[in-house]
Amino acid sequence: MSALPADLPEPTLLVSTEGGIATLTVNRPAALNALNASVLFELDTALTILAADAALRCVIVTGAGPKSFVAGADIAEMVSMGPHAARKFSAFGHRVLAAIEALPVPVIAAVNGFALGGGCELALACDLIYASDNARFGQPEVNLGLIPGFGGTQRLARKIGRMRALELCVSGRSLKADEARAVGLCLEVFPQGELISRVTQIALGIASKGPIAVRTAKAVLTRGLDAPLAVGNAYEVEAFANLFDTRDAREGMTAFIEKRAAHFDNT
Ligand code: CO8
Repeated sequence: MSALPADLPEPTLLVSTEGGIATLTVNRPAALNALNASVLFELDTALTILAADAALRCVIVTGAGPKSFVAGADIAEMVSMGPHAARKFSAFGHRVLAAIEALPVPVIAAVNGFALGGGCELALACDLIYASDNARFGQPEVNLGLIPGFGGTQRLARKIGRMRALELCVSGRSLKADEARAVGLCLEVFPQGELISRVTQIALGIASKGPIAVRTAKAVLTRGLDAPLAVGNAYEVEAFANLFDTRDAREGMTAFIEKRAAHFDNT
């Protein structure tokens, strides 16, 4: 086997998978993991592969280094853009974040520091958000004469309400981890050194459940939220009934009755 060329660039996204849990780590710590085109392309590729992985149970998204999840889109890359390039960049970012939302398994953001601008938007595209106690969430684009461009005006308002979202978007101020939890922007705050192990425990818990049920829960909940309640409830009835055709549901219910652990095999 030939050696890799010494000047091969460092990947800007690290991808590891263990026990059905994939971890995506944005890897530009010197730029506080700012999202440039390279990160977005690598995310896009990784998400395409993960979406087709039947053994996948859960995904964790985090940032490299102790200081930052993602400090936004790469300002150095944006500074020379005109409207055409900015439209392409924003649309591509939207496509990548929509691909995160569309993954069939739960995606957890482990916010280990700054989640600003595009970083906050990346977290908002994930299903569950946990933060370390040094985390900071915000949409500071107005400081640059800009607005959020990766979904921040939309997903943030849907997550924390219009008034709070607008206040963050027009003031540019950031929220400390505890404030973010208080407004529903993250579920829990962990000590910095424990974040990844705590989030991994949560992912392992999800991975131990009936895999078809977990995927179905995400799909029905997501689909139903965009529909009137009666339509969403109808989705649920259908999906609930279909699960009775799976071996895993038989196994899960039988294991309960037999007072033993269930052994799910994803069928
Ligand atoms: N882009 C590029 N480089 C960055 C970014 C960024 N967003 N954030 C930090 N860096 C770089 C710094 O330039 C610095 O590099 P160097 O060492 O070469 O000077 C390095 O990271 C370390 O940063 P600081 O020295 O500034 O670290 P501090 O601890 O003093 O400050 C902050 C940390 C407060 C996070 C500060 O770096 C900061 O304010 N960063 C910018 C935050 C920001 O404004 N984010 C929003 C960006 S715009 C955006 O995300 C829009 C998304 C939609 C785009 C749509 C496309 C059209």
